[in-house]
Amino acid sequence: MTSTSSARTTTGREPKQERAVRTRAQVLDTAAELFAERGYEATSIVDIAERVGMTKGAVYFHFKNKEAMAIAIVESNYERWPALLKEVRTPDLDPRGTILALLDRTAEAFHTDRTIQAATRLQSERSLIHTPLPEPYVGWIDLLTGLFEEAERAGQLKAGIPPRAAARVVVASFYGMQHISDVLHRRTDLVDRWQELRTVTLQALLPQD
Ligand code: LUB
Repeated sequence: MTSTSSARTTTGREPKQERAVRTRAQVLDTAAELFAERGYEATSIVDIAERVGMTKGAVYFHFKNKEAMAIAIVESNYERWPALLKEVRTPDLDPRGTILALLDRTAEAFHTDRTIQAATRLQSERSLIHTPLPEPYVGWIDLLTGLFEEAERAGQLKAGIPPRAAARVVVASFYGMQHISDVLHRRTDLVDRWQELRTVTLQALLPQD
């Protein structure tokens, strides 16, 4: 629970534990902002403390080191997608519609959400980070394989394409699309580029008569 009013006691103060949870989230959000802007190497704990308006010691209370922050950001990125799938799924949506809705929302998130932008940058810098990060891409490939299997059962996947191949192609092209958009236009054109990719790739994988 992160809501504020109900978290307060009769003294009007937030219980200690909930305040700690909120502070930790603030630190992580600020770290994400800096990692996304400058990258891992160029961001220090002092930079993070200064931007969030806390002492270095207060930041260390929540995270042992910079590596721990990187892992937390990347993990929270991967936790988001199954949750988003649950959110977009509705009984009236067919597998094709579910895949499109999920990826539309994902493209928006890559455009606006700094935790995702930071996680993506951290993964691209993974060889410079002195701790193993969760393995990239595999979660997305599994998630989409399941959805393309549903599409196959519903007769919506183009004949002869294995669901896992379809999933790999979508992840590879989405990844490339967002990377190029970041490098060339700081992601300002990401949603437009997604629309192109959606039309070309998904029309081929999930043709509509
Ligand atoms: C996604 C990135 C950036 C795949 O799954 C991942 O690890 C990803 C970072 O490594 O894009 C795009 C669906």
